[in-house]
Amino acid sequence: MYVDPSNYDKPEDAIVEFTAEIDASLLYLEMLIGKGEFGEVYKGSMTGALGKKHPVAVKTLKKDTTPKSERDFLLEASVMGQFDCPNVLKLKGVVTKYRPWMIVMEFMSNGSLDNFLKANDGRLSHLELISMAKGVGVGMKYLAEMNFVHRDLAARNVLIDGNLVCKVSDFGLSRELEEKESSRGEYATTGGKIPIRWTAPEATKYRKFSSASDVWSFGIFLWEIMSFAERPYWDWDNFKVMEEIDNGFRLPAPLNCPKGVHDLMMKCWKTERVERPSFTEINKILDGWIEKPTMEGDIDLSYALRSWLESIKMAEYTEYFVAAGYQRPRELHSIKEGDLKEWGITLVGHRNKIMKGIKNLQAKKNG
Ligand code: 7X1
Repeated sequence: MYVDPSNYDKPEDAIVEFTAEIDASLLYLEMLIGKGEFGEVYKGSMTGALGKKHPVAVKTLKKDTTPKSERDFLLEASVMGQFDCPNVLKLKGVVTKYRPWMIVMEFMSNGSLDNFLKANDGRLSHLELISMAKGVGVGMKYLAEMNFVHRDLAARNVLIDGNLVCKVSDFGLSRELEEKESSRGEYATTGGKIPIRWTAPEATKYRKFSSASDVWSFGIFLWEIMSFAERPYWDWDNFKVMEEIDNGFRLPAPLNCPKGVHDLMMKCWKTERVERPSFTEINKILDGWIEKPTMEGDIDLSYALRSWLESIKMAEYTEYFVAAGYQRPRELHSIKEGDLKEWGITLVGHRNKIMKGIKNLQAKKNG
């Protein structure tokens, strides 16, 4: 079970209990990658026991800061130090014996998921998108089982590594509603800072935060993934969002989003929180799509392949590729003209067009 470190008389005691002090001489700060009101985030490296250097992210706290932000810094590290899950950002340790204080985390080379999605708009397959969502589902199930309510699940608070593994991060709001740093004005300030468009109605209205309200946020997060980080509810202001939700409006399926995935979002957005699925149930559904992608037409992983075939006016052959075990354009490089003939593509002109398309794909990939 997660222990709320703010219940400790002194945050220093929680730090000793939940984190490891790191010898600052093992750390090397290489590059500034983020800046906030109270400090900075660097890409760095940490020398391990065998002398090997490991990439790390290091958050520093400004020297001339307030006792309140010092306390928050220690509490954030004490929260993160309690988690041990492959889909929750991992704390390596802290530096609190010397100034500036530092929080040292595993390094996530692709940064925040919202920026990554925007930079890769249309370039990720449904399988990749659903696998990312599944990772976050696993992280959220772990947090719910630890009795920890996140309160701010959103693509901006998920980090992604070089293998496209997504990890839940940013435990600021869950701990202290008053101090959340604002990004793009997401946090309404009446009675605490709440990210209205990601938050369940019972939490925005009555502050009833729970794992079920985290499930609502997961639904919005899934919508962000499938829309490549479009802004939920577009340019509506927070009042309109709340009013429309109360009137029963729900976000429509993003462009090209399979119906089954939108159905899952809709389950997460049930007004009655007891009717929403648990993270265990959500993960089972996501797993079903990952393991048996073509089952019951729930989710069509060959979407990217069809789009590519459409682009070369050969969409009628999508099923030939799927039947031969191909689902994504990037898998096509080893195909020979003879294979196409064998699958039953009888027109030589069409075979040539497809082979030319595959060659162009390869050329694009090689830069
Ligand atoms: C701001 O970018 C990154 C932040 C990372 C991060 N942040 C983080 C902490 O670092 C130390 O203590 C922390 C506590 C909370 C959080 Cl959220 N943690 C881990 N890895 C991070 C990686 C970040 O960016 C990597 C580079 C992204 N890159 C992508 C391509 C375009 C340029 C930026």
